Amino acid sequence: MAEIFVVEGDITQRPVDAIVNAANSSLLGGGGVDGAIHRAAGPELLEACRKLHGCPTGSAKATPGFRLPAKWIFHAVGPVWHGGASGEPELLAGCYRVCLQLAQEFGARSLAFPAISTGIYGYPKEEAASIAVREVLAGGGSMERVEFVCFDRATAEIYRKLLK
Ligand code: AR6
Repeated sequence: MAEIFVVEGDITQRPVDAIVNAANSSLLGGGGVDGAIHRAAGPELLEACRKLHGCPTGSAKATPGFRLPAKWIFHAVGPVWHGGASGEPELLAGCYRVCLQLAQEFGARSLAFPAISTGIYGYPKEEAASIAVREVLAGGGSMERVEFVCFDRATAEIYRKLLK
């Protein structure tokens, strides 16, 4: 089973094999962590993303990491929160599952996740974190290291409580 870490800070700087992006279905960039990843990885990333022709909500697609320390970026498309009865939990779980599958496919042994959907997309932070933790505990068996990278202390505390 993977060692699981809660890290406070900027995911673009994590020295792991792969980082996960919280993208939108166009995969053509945006704000939040997506904007930060595109800025840090460089313009080659947008060119690579164009060739992917988008991605459905609840899934993810891979590109190289370009100028990032990470070798790969898995661009996951989380659901927009509409109150929770529109399939949001299953779609969010799908993001984590597909990223763990991509990690296996690409031979990534260390993987860093942001709190997908909990910013601009409005997913309640506690509920999103419990799905993230559940899916990594269930599907992270072949990983060496999984990080939950939190931009703020309050989010990190939520993960720490869940992992106790
Ligand atoms: N490192 C780690 N976490 C970060 C960083 C960073 N550099 N920057 C923000 N976060 P969000 P979403 C946290 O809004 O809700 C974009 O426009 C942030 O505090 O980035 O999935 C996309 O193109 C929050 O906890 O993603 C989509 O259109 C978490 O990352 C849309 O936003 C996710 O917040 C996706 O919205």
